[in-house]
Amino acid sequence: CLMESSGVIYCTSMILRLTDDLATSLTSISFMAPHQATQCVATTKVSDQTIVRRSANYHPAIWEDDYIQSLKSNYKGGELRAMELVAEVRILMVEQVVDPLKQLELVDTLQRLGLSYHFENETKKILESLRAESDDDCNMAWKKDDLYATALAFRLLRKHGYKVTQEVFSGFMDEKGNYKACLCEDWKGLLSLYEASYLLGEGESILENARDFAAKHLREYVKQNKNEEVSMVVEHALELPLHWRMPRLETRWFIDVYERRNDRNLIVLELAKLDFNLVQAVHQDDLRYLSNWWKDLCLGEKMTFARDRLMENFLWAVGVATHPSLGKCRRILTKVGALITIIDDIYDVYGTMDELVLFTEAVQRWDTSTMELLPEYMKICFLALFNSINETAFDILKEQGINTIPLLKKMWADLCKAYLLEAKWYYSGYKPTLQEYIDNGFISVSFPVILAHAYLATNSIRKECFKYFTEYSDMIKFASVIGRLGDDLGTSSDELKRGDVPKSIQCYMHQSGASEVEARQQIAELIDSTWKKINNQEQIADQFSFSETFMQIAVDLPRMGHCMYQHGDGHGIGYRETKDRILSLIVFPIP
Ligand code: 0FV
Ligand code: MN
Ligand code: MN
Ligand code: MN
Repeated sequence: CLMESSGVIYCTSMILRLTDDLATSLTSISFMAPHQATQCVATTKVSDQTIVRRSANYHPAIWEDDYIQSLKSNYKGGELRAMELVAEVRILMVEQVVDPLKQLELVDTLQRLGLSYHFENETKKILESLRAESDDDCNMAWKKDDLYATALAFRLLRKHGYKVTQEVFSGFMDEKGNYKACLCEDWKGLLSLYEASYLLGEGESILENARDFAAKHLREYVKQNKNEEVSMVVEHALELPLHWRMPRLETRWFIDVYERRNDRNLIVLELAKLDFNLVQAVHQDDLRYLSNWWKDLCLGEKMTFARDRLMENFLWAVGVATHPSLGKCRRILTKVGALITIIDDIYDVYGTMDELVLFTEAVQRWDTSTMELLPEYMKICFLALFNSINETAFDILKEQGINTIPLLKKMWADLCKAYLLEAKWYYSGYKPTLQEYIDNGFISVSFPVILAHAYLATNSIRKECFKYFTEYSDMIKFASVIGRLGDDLGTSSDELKRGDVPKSIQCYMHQSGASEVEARQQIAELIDSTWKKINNQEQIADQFSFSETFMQIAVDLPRMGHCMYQHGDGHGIGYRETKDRILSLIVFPIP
């Protein structure tokens, strides 16, 4: 109308007319409480009054924007003192502590206290001099009669990508290949061996038995309860090994443990606490920005049937991108996670099959041409996704001159296709085999999308690396398989109750006739064997042209999965362990 009109007056009137109509129509598609939202959709297109939608009865968000905006750290300004302390610890590392075992212990302590990022060069030097004492087969001659020292060195060297053979442990075995009985009482050695055993790769049989041996005797130690503090530390390790733990949460826990130790160094302790609080202040800045963004987006408020989980997604982001300089990554990952959480609920709980097909098509096209076909709630969701992701892509184009839309479009389309396939299985009653389920489920857990965004949020992206995501290279795949299986262990009981596709546990039960307990055991073993594959990948990290920063993120993401699903559905149920973790990591400083 406007184009064909001849006069300015006519145009102005038309604009007024249209604006008025728009305002009236918008009020009629406002969203309401869950049970009313169904009716709201029903008034849109065809008469779908009879649509029966599932409900997950998720609780509303427990973190309000006002509360988040009120978080204020008193520690800003402590940077100068932190720098002084860093300098003192540096002297400790390179001059004062000369005994190689004490040096290694310091490296380990600093890592657990979350401080290693200040001392990368010193750590490297210490590990390199240790490595230099090994022979051509990467066998360490060092402390070969001391299980504790050998296992500590083995773990730290492997963690930092240095080659060291499993043969270093053969000296602790008898002719039959069993660990020597005299080791059973050495809790320190056993604990060190136990933690080291999680660094093993595929097919490393010497270490295969090490974990069972160490765990068995450590459990006995705990039973005897000879020393309360030691028992607590051992139980913590048996619950989840260090190699699988979210580093930031471990740091918070370990600061308290370290403070109680007689051999604590007061400089190190002061730095650990101050650094924790300073980093937390940076995280709080990100969080305030994100809460504001989420509030403006209104998605949590409008999608009343779905999980509104900004804070919980921020916890994921803090877990995988802890370093203070990774604010951009935390911001992007939280946004992506919050969007995924809502979209996952549309596919799993709220949407009808017809709607899901339309939504998947819209995402595949990555344009707004088919938006009109979507029901109202999906229009809002689609445009929120489309705009947020395009904005991210725009920022990257602006800053790094690389167009990331083709990559992002493919990753999101693959995710929605994986969601859709699960919905098809659900509606048709099809029960996939475990392999068939995992081949799709490692994508539907969303880790590949998360990792692609994380990669783009690091500042050194290269177009040649995009194929590692679009073709799901091993590193991306293994991290995602762990995420999928861990998620299923934690969430599938509730999912099945409300109606969902059979998850890995049920697929395995169906194909093998195993009981649920056996199936869970099988899935736990699969997680374990996938970690071994990741450990191998870390050793060959050079073959990808990924930065160390990204490789770290890719390994910390499955760790974060262990953390979220350790006690059930920590992502969906926000008021239990997840709330305590958020309080201790993000809200409360260490006094
Ligand atoms: C998990 O929920 C969920 F929503 C995820 C994995 C999205 C957020 C994830 C990250 C920030 C990594 P749910 O158990 O419903 O997922 P599935 O795939 O089982 O439906
Ligand atoms: Mn779901
Ligand atoms: Mn799902
Ligand atoms: Mn799940």
